[in-house]
Amino acid sequence: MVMGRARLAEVVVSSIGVLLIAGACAGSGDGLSGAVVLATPDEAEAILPADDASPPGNAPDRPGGSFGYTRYVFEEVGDRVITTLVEGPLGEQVRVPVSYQELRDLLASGGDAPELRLAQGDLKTLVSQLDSVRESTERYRDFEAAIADGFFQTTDEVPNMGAHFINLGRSLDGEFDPTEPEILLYVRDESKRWELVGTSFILSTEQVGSDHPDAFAGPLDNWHIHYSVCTGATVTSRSATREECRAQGGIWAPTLGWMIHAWVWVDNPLGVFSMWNPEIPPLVEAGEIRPSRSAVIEDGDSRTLSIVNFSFESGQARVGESVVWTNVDGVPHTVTAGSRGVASGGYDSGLIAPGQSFVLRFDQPGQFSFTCTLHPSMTGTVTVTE
Ligand SMILES: [Cu+2]
Repeated sequence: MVMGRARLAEVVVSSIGVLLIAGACAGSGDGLSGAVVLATPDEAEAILPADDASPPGNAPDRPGGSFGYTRYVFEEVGDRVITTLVEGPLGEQVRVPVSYQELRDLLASGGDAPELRLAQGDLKTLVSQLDSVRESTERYRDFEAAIADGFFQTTDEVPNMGAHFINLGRSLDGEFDPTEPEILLYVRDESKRWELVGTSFILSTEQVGSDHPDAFAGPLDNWHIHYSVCTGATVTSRSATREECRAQGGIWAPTLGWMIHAWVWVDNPLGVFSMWNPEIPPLVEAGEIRPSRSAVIEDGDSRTLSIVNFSFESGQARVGESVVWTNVDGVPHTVTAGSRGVASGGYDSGLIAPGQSFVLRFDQPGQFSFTCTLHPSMTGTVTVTE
């Protein structure tokens, strides 16, 4: 993960420079992260919400943003683009990819890491809170013990995240207690046994309010809120309109409250509070990696689109040009015709391993939407003109 670490250097987001999502900023190589750009002051003013928990006043007309890396994520839901995730406080956010083990090492060495904006006392408190999370969930490495204590499954296994098992009693108490995470994350091992990989906390906005929770010590815990959540007959939750959700027999909720992951079982190189953990399956099996179908562009021009931070760049091309997707993320992704993780038929890259590319030539004009079949929140478009 060394490459990934270097790329994810410190990103500090201030309240003035509210992040706008660059779904519409095709091919901008601003070097910041490829997926985000700073809004102009006017734009920031227009989208500035009333409080930490509220979506911005305006949504862009294209989906965009990447979970865990931008303050807002906008998705195409039905025929609209809506805010589906808000993350972090309106004030300064500190996002440094520091894992639980690295925090422990830092504390043990008495070292200083100014980029964490964490006073020594806060570092000590934070590590002790995380130790509590781990100690208190030790007994849930036995999956049956979790079920016996009232945890039940609410999502399928999410790639690089795991399956979520929630405890409603804890969720409804409205209290942050590091010894009582509301959610446990499990993945199935080779022998199909559930293995504890992480924990997650949830606090309802009704109980704790719209201000970002002041829970774990220090500024690293950027809590998020999902909006317009549909939990269907199959367990996986996703964002949907109320009508669409009902039509499919799901249960719709406007929000789920403040949430955050705490990766204390499988150490996360993207950070202890990161949404994604690249150490969680699916990991790339060498045999599963299909070589890019046309790694060499024989003739004509090409456009390059990066895949970074669990997010696609959208872009433009002329008829006859090729588009090259390069995966500069720490985990594999796919480029598949379709949207929201669902293939519509047509092109499909197969797994693109970190560092690999996929090339596709467009011979017809039109708007082509593509998605990652591993991460349904990832959708992008290529607009092809004559
Ligand atoms: Cu992906």
